[in-house]
Amino acid sequence: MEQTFLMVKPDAVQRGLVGEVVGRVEDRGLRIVAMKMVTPTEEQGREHYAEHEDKPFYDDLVEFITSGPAVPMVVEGDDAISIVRTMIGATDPAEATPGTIRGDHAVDIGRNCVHAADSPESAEREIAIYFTDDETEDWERVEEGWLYE
Ligand code: IDP
Ligand code: MG
Repeated sequence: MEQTFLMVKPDAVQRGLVGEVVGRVEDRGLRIVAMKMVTPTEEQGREHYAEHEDKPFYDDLVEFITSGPAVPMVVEGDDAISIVRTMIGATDPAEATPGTIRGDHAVDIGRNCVHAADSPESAEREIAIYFTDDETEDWERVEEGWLYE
């Protein structure tokens, strides 16, 4: 089992695509372990995209991700990291295959609907930016709890 970090970015939230993204994750058989709606703070935005600090588009990226509500989630399943990366499609919508989230919904590289972690290290790092340990433990309680008693 592997956990990954997936976020519906502000453009897609504004366009009413939260259900579309959530539905695809559920249809694929992955488990949504934690999810919330939050406008990322400046600090979260800078941390989220820290690997792009030196890129010319870094400030725009942080400004955009902090511009309104986003929906970060923790998604779990076998090979979740690579499966979710495949599901979101290429970064540049011009190269995103139809059938992927970006290939079906995005036309602008800076407004490409979703973010997903690209490695186990980035998944762990990004989950910790938006979720406390406590917030990702709800399912553990269910499995040990009343449901199966
Ligand atoms: P990813 O989101 O597919 O992992 P990254 O290379 O990590 O792609 O870039 C992070 C985000 O930065 C992209 O999703 C995109 O919104 C934005 N971005 C990447 N390259 C460019 C660019 O050349 N111009 C403007 N924005 C870019
Ligand atoms: Mg990336």
